[in-house]
Amino acid sequence: MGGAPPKARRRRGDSGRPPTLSPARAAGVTTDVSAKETGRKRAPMGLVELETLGRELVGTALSAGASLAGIAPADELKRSPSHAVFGVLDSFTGVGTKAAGEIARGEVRWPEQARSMLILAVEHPEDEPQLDWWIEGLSGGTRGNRKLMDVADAAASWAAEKGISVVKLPYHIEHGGIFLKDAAVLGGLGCIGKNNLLVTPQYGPRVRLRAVALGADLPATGPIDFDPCDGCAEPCRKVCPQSAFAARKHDAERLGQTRLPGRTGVYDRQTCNIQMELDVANHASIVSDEKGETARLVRYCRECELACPAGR
Ligand code: B12
Ligand code: SF4
Ligand code: SF4
Repeated sequence: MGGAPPKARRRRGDSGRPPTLSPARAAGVTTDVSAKETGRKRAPMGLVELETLGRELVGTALSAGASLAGIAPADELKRSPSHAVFGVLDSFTGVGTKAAGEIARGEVRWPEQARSMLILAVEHPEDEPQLDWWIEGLSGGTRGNRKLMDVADAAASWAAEKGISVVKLPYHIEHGGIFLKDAAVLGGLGCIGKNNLLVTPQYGPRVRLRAVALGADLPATGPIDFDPCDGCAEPCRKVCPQSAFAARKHDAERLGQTRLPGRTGVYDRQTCNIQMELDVANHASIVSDEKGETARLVRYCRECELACPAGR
C-alpha cells in the first residue's frame, strides 16, 4: 500500500482535514496575485494559454522527479467508474482506509473549485523494493510516497505562482483524496489492467500515484489507446497468494456499469486485504533513527504488480 500506514499518523499533506482551496485563491485562473493586490481582475484565459500552462505544468512535474504526469478533467473524473460505484460497493475498512472523520466512508469530498487534476506517477522498479516499504514514523509512510509528495509540492507551487488555485490532495479517500487510478487513466498515463492496477506503457503497473486539484480548466492529456491485457496469459491473476481474482465478485447490473474491479468484476478487495493484514502482522523491526528507536517496517504484497510483463 504505497503510502498507507496501518496506523493513523499525521503527515504533511495528510493532515486528516478535508482539503479546501484558499479563499484568497477562490477565483482560480481569473485572478492572479498581482491583480488581486491591485484589485484588478485578470481576463479569463483562452484555450491556447490554458494549453501552454498545462504543458508547462506537466513539464515542471517531470523536472521535479515525476516519472509520468498528466491532466484529467474534474467533471469526467467525478463520473468515472470508481467514483460512480464507491458508495454502492460492500463496506471496506481494511488497509488503505482511515476511520471516518468529517468524510463518511463511501463518500468522496471534492475541493469546491476543482476543475482539473494534475496526476503524478513515480516509478517503483522491482529492483528498488524499499521505495514501497512502509516504515513507521517515516514522513509520507514510504520513500516512494515521500518523493510523490515533494513532486506535488513543487508542481503546486509553480501553478500557484501562475495564479491557479491548488489543493494538494491526500492519499486517503476519507481525508479528501480521490481515486487516483481513474485520474491516471483520464490523464493518459495508461489503462486499468486485469490486475486492477493502472498499467502504463513505460513502467507497467510499477508506479505509485498522487494528485493536485487545480482551479483551472487545463486541457486533458488522455486517455490513450493502450491495452497490454488483450491476449495476455494473465500471470498477474494466477500469482495472487490469496486467489483474490478467482471468482466473479461484482455484478455489472447491480453496479450499473461494465467497468468493474479487476476490469471484469473478479477482484475481491476483502480477500486481497487478508494478505495486507498478514503483511502487517509479519512486519520487521528496524532501528529507524539516531536515537536507536525501533520502528515497524511492512512489505505489502505486490505480486499481481510484479508478475505483469508490461513496460519491461
Ligand atoms: C483502499 C486501497 C487499497 C485497499 C482496497 C483496494 C480496492 N481496490 O478497493 C487494499 C488494501 C486491498 C489495496 C491493495 C493494493 N493496493 Co491500494 N489503494 C487503495 C486506495 C487508498 C483507494 C482505492 C479504492 O478504494 N478504490 C475503490 C474501488 C471502487 O476501485 P477498484 O477496486 O480499483 O475498482 C475500480 C477500477 O478498477 C475502475 N475501473 C475498471 N475499469 C476501468 C476502466 C476505466 C477507463 C477507468 C477510468 C476505471 C476503471 O472501476 C472499478 C470500480 O468499478 C488507493 C489510493 C487512491 N487514493 O486511489 C490505493 C492504490 C490503488 N493502491 C495501490 C497499490 C499499489 C496497491 C497494492 C499493490 C499494495 C501495495 N503494495 O501498495 C494492492 C493491489 C491490489 C489490486 N490488485 O488492486 C496503488 C495503485 C498503483 C497502480 N499502479 O495502479 C494506489 C493508487 C496507491 C498508490 N500509492 O499509488 N489498496
Ligand atoms: S499480466 Fe497481462 S493481463 Fe495482467 S495486467 Fe499485465 S498485461 Fe494485463
Ligand atoms: S496485492 Fe497480493 S494479495 Fe492483493 S491482489 Fe495483488 S497479489 Fe493478490
